[in-house]
Amino acid sequence: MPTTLKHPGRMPATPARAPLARPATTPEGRAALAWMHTARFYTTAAQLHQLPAVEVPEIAFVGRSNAGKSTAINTLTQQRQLAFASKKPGRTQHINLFALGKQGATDAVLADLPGYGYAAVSREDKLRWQRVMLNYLVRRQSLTAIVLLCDPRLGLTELDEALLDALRPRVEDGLKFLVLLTKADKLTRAEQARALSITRLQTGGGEAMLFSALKKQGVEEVAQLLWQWCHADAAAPDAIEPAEPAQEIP
Ligand SMILES: Nc1nc2c(ncn2[C@@H]2O[C@H](COP(=O)(O)OP(=O)(O)O)[C@@H](O)[C@H]2O)c(=O)[nH]1
Ligand SMILES: [Mg+2]
Repeated sequence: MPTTLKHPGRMPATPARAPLARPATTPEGRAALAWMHTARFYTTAAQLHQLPAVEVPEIAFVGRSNAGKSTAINTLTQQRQLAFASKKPGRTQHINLFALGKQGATDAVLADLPGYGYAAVSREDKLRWQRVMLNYLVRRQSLTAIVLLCDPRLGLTELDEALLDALRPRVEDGLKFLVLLTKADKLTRAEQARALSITRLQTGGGEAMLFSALKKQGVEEVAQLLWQWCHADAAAPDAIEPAEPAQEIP
């Protein structure tokens, strides 16, 4: 059963240009990537109540083990080892927070949540992590947006849909939401287009993008979307400083 996820109000528009093409680099894209590159480790915790409260927007990255989450975080932040890209899925069992923004001026936080669905983990561990994650997703005050990473060759699985269900009240309440279809380089262009439209159907027309860490596909668009989400009231990142000094009236 496809899960429909209603989006309230205005969702950030998906770029009108062909989604499969690698975008031209724009000043806004470059500025958003520079912002992502400021990411540094902030803190880690095994449970929600051990996390510090933060006053800035927080974007959580979630997804099944092996979906490509660590690789996507490393690619988006242009840092090799920020999120540990484990060859042994299911090993990272903590909520890891990364601060974004110039040093001393954190203006957003990325949260890397433990991957779920890893078969070799015991049932007790699975249940424990489901509780930690649901607790976080339902209660975390600063949570502003979710990026759900999904390997399009698997599609949205039962676990992803359970997560979407749990999130629905918060999405209806304004939580921003993106499904990132990872490892796009493993699909043909036709398969990419198909995966994208199926996912959009499943998420009720919500935001979905293709991503490849290998080909750097979607990197700039995702960085820009995250920047916009965290700076809803601000101008584009390259337009923060006035381009021209104020005119003096003679
Ligand atoms: N071809 C390809 N492989 C990828 C890509 N992203 C991740 N992978 C591979 O997928 C596997 C799981 O990635 P990882 O980031 O550790 O997944 P996580 O468990 O969700 O954090 C690794 O072997 C990665 O090298 C991608 O964009 N393209
Ligand atoms: Mg990982």
